[in-house]
Amino acid sequence: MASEPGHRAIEIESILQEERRFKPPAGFGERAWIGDFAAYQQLYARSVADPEAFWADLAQKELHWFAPWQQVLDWQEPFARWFVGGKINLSYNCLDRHLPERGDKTAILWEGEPGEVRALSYAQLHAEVCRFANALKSLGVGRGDVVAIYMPLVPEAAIAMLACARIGAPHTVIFGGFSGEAVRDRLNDARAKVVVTADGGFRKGAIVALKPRVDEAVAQATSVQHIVCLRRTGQEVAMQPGRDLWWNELVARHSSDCPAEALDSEDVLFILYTSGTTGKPKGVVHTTAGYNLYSHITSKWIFDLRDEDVYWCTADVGWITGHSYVVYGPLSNGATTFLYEGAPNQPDPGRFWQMIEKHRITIFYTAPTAIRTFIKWGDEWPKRHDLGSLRLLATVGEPINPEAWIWYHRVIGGERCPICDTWWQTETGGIMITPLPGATTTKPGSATLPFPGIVADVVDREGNSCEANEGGYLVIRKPWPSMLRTVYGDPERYRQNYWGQVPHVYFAGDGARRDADGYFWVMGRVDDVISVSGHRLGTMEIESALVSHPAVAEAAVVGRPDDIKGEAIVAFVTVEAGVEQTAPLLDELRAHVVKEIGALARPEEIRYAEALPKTRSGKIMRRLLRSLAAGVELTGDTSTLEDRSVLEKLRDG
Ligand code: 6R9
Repeated sequence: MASEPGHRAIEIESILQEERRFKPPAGFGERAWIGDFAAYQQLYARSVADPEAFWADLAQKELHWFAPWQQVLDWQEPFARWFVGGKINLSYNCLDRHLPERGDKTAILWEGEPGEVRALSYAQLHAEVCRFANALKSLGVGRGDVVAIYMPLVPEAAIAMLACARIGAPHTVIFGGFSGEAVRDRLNDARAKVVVTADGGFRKGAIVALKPRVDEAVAQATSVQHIVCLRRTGQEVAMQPGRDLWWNELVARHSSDCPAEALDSEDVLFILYTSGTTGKPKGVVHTTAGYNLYSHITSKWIFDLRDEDVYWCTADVGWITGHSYVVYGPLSNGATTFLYEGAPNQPDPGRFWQMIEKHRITIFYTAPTAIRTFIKWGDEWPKRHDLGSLRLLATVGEPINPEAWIWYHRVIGGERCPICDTWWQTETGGIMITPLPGATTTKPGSATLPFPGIVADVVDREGNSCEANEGGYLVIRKPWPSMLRTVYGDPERYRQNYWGQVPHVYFAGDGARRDADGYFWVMGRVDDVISVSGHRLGTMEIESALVSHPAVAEAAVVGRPDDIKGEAIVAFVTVEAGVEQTAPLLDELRAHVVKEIGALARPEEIRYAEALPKTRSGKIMRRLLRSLAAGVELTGDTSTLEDRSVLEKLRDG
């Protein structure tokens, strides 16, 4: 909107209003860690009144320390050090301290795609981690040496991560679906010394080879001295004598006695390359103590973890969600974390629901992209199974369209489970904006309110807070324990990208608005904002309007340069199973958007797509669609794309 004198220009306009409300289920709060809204408000008020005291108090109560810190926070904007001088070990906090009371409790419950099940108790996991830590040491890996992990989702992936954490070797987990080139770039950027991999993994009923891709990558990554290879599928692999070692032979030579090292609070724990929806992947650096505390306390309060829970987060460990909420957060709490190796539709689209029934899963955390896929597959799949064990649902990764939220609530949650829509990023290390399940009234499509200790806001370019319901930039005003410390090898990029956009605040790169209750509504990436006749529109609201039409399964909107309007809206849609892709339906969809949110958001063009281009973690890559819509060559990094054939089909279609 053009700015009037005395008025600030509106950064991003909001056009969608969602009025539905859901209170925490009756009785949930009575036994929850945070029992009601007043408790949240009190906690929040205390946390922001004196953040350092708040975090220090939790760090003391919730974690084991080898030696206390001297300073809670050393803040030299934009560089933070938390719990300065403290000595701690994340692997100790995830394992050793649980042994007296939970030694026999299942830590990791795993199911392979072919159907085999393994359960590792805390005592067994501890022994395996120690053995592998000793094995790494025998290969010359010590404090500060980077270990790359490129594995299928098997318990050994978590074992390798915990072993690295135990000896202070930063890990960089590379998603097992990435190409040899993507692996090479990450190995080189991180200067990895050892790569831990497997012969292959099972995915969609087939065997995916991993070791050959590592060989290809290592041929051009001179820092790598050894490759440790786990036998998972039994396929033939080439092993280079001296350089390559079999996991099982290697660990057999080592003892299960490996005391956790007293690491520095700020020792690098891991480097993780971002999902890269918008450009070249960045090596996000996380350190030990602050990350341990934040992933621990968010897991406890948001998922309301109890000893009897069987918790399942469907993320791969190659994604930040897999780090914080498959491995470290749940294990630090002594929980049982469930891992599944394969695809959700193997052997049929009921696989997830069948496993929830079989393992009596109580907490389920997945992504909107998965939920939209389940909707497309049809209600009959979940309906065949008893999902009565579930007591809490959560989502992460993208804004969840209100219609998908309602489906999740009704069909999966049986209208009895609270839903936590959790907003956060690789860079934030843990969940930042989220309901607390016993306390927060939810609104479908809103991640609701900031976690205690998190000062989130929506601002304009200068950093002034926006009015209620006015769209702007989502920022964090105060440092928090699990914030990224830098971009690996590029502190200037860190400063510029995150602290150089709006003065003195962390810039998340997302557009958002806050409603009159202070609830946050994430409107999509700022880079994806579409500018139509001077109105700046986020992608989420138009997409949600499209998805609310019964024929539409998924939608992505982008801007195409337009002489008159600046940009015109182009939408790509996939339809529900059984819906015919006709021209009249396209007219109907355009009319539907106008009815839902107004003429301004009317798509100039809607195209049918068989599938949308997504990252491996399920985020729609609008950057690629933008090039397609404009009819220009695709540029920039596409290594994070899940399925290349999707693009080709869109181009030819
Ligand atoms: C954890 C993770 C971060 C970006 C983030 C935002 C989007 C994640 C969201 C969400 C709306 C949510 N995002 N959760 N948007 N509502 N609940 O996904 O990390 O892969 O780094 O992506 O994902 O755009 O900025 P990462």
